[in-house]
Amino acid sequence: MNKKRFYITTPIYYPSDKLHIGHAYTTVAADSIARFKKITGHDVYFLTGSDEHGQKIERSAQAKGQSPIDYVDKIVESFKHLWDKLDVEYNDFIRTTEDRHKRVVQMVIEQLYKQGDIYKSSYEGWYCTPCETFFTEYQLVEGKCPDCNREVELLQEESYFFRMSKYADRWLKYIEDNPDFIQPTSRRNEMISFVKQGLEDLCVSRTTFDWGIKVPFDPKHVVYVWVDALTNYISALGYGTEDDRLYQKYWPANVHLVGKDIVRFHTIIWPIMLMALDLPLPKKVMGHGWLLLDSGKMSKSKGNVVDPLVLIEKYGVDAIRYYLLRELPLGSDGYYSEEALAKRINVDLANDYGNLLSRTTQMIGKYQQGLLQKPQAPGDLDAELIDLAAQTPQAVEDAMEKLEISNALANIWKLVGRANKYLEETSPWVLAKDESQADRLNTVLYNVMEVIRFATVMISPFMPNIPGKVWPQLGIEEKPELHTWESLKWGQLPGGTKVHKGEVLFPRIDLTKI
Ligand code: ME8
Repeated sequence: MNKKRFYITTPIYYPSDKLHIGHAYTTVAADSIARFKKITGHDVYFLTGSDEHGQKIERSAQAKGQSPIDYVDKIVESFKHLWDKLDVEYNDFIRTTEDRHKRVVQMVIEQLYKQGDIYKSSYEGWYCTPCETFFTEYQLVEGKCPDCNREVELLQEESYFFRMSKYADRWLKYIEDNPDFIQPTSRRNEMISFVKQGLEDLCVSRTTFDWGIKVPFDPKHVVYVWVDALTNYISALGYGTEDDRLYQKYWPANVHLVGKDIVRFHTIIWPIMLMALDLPLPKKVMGHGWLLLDSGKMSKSKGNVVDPLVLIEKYGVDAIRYYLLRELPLGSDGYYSEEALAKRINVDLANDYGNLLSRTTQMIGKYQQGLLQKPQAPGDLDAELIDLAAQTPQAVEDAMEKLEISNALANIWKLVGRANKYLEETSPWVLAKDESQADRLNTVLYNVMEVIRFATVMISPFMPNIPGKVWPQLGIEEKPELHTWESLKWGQLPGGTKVHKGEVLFPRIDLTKI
């Protein structure tokens, strides 16, 4: 079978510090989309990585008395550790310090230079001497250095520039012809007005620091960060090398998932680089919203960074993933709070889903000696539940097609909620007291178990550990054919499976202890 291909990427994060819950948000969202595409029959490639060059990293290493590579090596290990803990299943992790990446960046910059899209000029900017960094006028805070708040001076530096301006009209036309390229639409409009104000050429090299990829035709220059970083999306696929099978297979990417802070680089610089190289453009750049704290933006200096490892330890990885994906619609900003997290755990996970499973398995244990019975012909109440179950997989697919992860989860929970209501309406605990209602009891308990199977298959991309805990309770751990997306056709759960009430999936959190 020739599966549809799907290539998704996260930003490659700076190894300047430990990652926080904001980075976890992007990567967990990308992982869930990748897993969702896999379970719905796509051939998926999921890339993440680290963006290791630049002055800031060079300086952080110096401050610790380490070489830059020793310094980043350790932080990159901590990235990979975090992704393991978050059950992030990437296909590849690209580091910009790897030779396979450097070679491609040099090839790209060389080609752009040869075809006249890169030229030498001088860069003028506001220079902060203690920080050894140039800033644009726009980056300054009240005319001072945005990092250390000291005086800056206007200086010039010899640099290479990428002729972005030449491509502005082609870019605008592309954006008009491809209205879905930049998501959400609000970001698209921002980018269009930004380019319409006049696109300047981009400074792509620096001479004030060393920790970077050398410009091949002028090695006193290093490639400035964005050209280096963005190229990761094709260097990881072996673009331009002897073995470019992955590139041939997966490029162009289906989705670059990024935070709104870097939408501009991904939707203007990157497409123009690709146009200049005559390569296809990614299908979509999704700029998600910001995870905020009451105390403002998360930053180490403010000491308000939320460490995902601590949360995983406390609440478990599935609950954290669920909270991040459910609470924040992908395009919008949202506030992080531990209280909201605990509420999601108590209401959605413990009450709605966990309790549905535990009360139903308990009743099957009590009334039917733990053996699931086949249902009888459905009545009206049953039909309503069954119809909703039958529609939900498609509703989830539709939401995921639009990258509306929160909405996809809401659809699954609508079904879970309907099943809880169905239990109240049909009251199996009353039916169990009346022997003449035995068929009806079988039908009701079967229907709820089938809904649980549906919901559990559908949540697997978002909470990958839950199905493994639920299948034994339903007695179908040895039936992988009932764990697939294709199996979401009503009535697949066989009669006679041995059901048992298992461990509590999501223990309730005592809100007073937060
Ligand atoms: O920008 N809420 O790396 P970076 C949501 N190396 N997402 C957040 C967030 C928050 N509070 N804080 C960070 C870089 N993020 C470059 C990328 S790509 C070719 C190069 C996430 O380490 C969000 O995805 O600063 C944001 O875009 C990214 O982390 C920035 O990571």
